[in-house]
Amino acid sequence: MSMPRIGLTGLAVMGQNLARNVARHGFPIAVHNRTTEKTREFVNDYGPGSEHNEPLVATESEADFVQAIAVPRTIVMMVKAGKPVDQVIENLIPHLSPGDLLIDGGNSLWTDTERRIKELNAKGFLFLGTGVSGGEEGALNGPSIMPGGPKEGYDRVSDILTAISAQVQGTPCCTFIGEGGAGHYVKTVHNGIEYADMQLIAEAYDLLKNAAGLTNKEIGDVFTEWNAGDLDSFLIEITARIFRTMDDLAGSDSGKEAGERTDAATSIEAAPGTRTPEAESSSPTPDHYLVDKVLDKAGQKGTGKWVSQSALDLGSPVTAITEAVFARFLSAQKTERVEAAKILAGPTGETFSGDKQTFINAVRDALYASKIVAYAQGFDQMKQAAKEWNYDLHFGELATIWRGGCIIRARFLDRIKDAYDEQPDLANLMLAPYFAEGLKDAQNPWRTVIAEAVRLGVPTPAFSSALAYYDGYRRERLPANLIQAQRDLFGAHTYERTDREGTFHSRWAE
Ligand code: NBP
Repeated sequence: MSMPRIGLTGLAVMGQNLARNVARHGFPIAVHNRTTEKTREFVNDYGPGSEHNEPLVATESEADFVQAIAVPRTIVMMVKAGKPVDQVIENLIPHLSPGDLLIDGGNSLWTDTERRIKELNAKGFLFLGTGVSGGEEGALNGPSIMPGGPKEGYDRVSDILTAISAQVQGTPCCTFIGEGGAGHYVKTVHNGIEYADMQLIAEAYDLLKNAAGLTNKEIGDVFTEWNAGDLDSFLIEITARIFRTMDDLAGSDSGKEAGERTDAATSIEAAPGTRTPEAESSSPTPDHYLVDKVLDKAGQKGTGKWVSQSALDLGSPVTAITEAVFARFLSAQKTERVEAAKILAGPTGETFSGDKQTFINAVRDALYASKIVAYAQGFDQMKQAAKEWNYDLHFGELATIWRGGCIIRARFLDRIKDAYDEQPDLANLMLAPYFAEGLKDAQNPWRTVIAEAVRLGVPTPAFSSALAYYDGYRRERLPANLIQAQRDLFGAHTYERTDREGTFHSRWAE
C-alpha cells in the first residue's frame, strides 16, 4: 500500500463509512479517532488482513496520524459539530506542515467555517467547510458533497471527492460550491428543505390516517404508488418502507390496528428487532407496525433552526421550512399535549365523508405543490444569501448534486436543474413554466385538502403555510397598505404612494 495522501479523524457512523468509501475507491487512507479503541476495532474489521482488506491505516496519537499522511496532507474531520471541531484543529495544528488542507465534513455552522478558514489561512493552512449528505448509507456508497472554501483546496482533493460521491447519469454529485462558508451554508439550507419535506410527508400521513381512515398497510401502498410518479424521491421511498415494517417487540396484550392486513408487501431487509409483513404472516401472534410504537417527539440537531434564523436575518420568507422546525418543537411538548388533549375541544360532529380515492389523490397533489414551494423557498434563501455574502452559487449545479446520494434526492430535481439552466437568474422557482403549470394543476385539490384538514381539526402547518406563500407571492396587491397606514398613524413611520414618488406622512382622521 502506498503512503496515504488523505486521512480522516472521527470514526463514528459517518466517519467510518466515508473512510471506507475513500478506501474502496483505491485511495489509501489513514484513520484516527479520539477514543483509540474505535480505530483499532474499525481497522481490524475492515482494514488489511480483514475479509474486506480495505487500504486503511490505523493510527493512535495525533502525531502518528499526521505523520502517516504524505505532504501536502489532506485531513478530513468527521466529528460532532461545534467545539469538537475547534478542539480537533487545535490538537492537529502542532503536527501539520504549511499548505496542509483540513476538511470539516460535519454539519458545522457556516459562520464557524468562515472563522476557521480565516484563522487557518493566517497560519498557512487551507480549510474547506464541506457539507456531506446521505447519512450512513450515502457516506459509504456515495453521498452528495458540498465543498466550500478556498478553490485551491478543492482542486487538490477534487479527484477523491468526485470519485466517492454519488453518480447520477455519469455526473458526480459533488461540485465546488463557492468561497468561504458557502458549502456549509448550502448544506444547511439542504437540511432545511429536508425538514420541510419530512414534515409535509408527515402531514400527508396524518391526513390519510386520521381524516380518510386508511390502515397502515393502505398508507404504505399509497406511498409506494406515489413513489412511481412525480413525487418519486428517497424520502417517499423510505416512508413506504417504514409502513412495511412490523415490530417484533410488540406485546400480545394490546390490540392490532383494526382492519389491518399484513399480506403482500415487497421484501425489505429487516433490522434486528423488526420484521416485514411477510414474516408476520407466519408469526404465531398477530403483530404491530413499528411506526405506531415510535414516540411522537421529533428530534433535531439544529440545522433547521439555523436556516430559519438565517432567513429572518436575510428577509427570506421560508415559511414551510420554519413551520417544519416549529412542528418539531410542538411535537417535543408531549407531556403538555397529553394534558391539552383532555381539555381543548376539536370540531364536533365532523367526519370524513368524501370519496377516499379522490381525497388520496388530492393529498398527493397538495404534497407535490407544497414540496415545490419548500424547494422554491430554499432556493430563494440561497439567492438572498449569495447576494449578502457574495457567494457565487450556481443553482442548476446545486440541483444537479442533490439528485443522488442525499436525503432530499428526488426526481423533480432534474426539472429544477432544467429551470435554472434555462434561466439562471430566475426570480423564484415557482415561476419556471414547468412548476407554474404543476402548481396550477394542483392548486384546487391543495385547497380542498387544507379546507378538509381545517374542518376535521387535523393540523397541517406546512401544507397551509406553503399555500399561503403561494397565494401571497402571486398577489399583485397585498393588504400591506393597511400596515403601512397603521405604522404611519401611530409612529409617523411614513409610507410610499402608488401614484407618486417620495415618502409621505399624513394626519389620519381623529
Ligand atoms: P457524531 O456527530 O456523533 O460525533 C462523534 C464523533 O466525534 C466521534 O468520533 C467522537 O469521538 C468525536 N468527538 C467528539 Br463527540 N468530541 C470530540 C473531541 N472533543 N475531540 C475529538 N473528537 C471528538 O458523529 P456522526 O453522526 O458520525 O456525525 C459526524 C458529523 O457529520 C457531524 O457533524 C454530523 O452532524 C454530520 N452528519 C451526520 C449525518 C448522520 O446521518 N449521522 C449526516 C450528515 C452529516 P469519540 O469516539 O472519541 O467519542
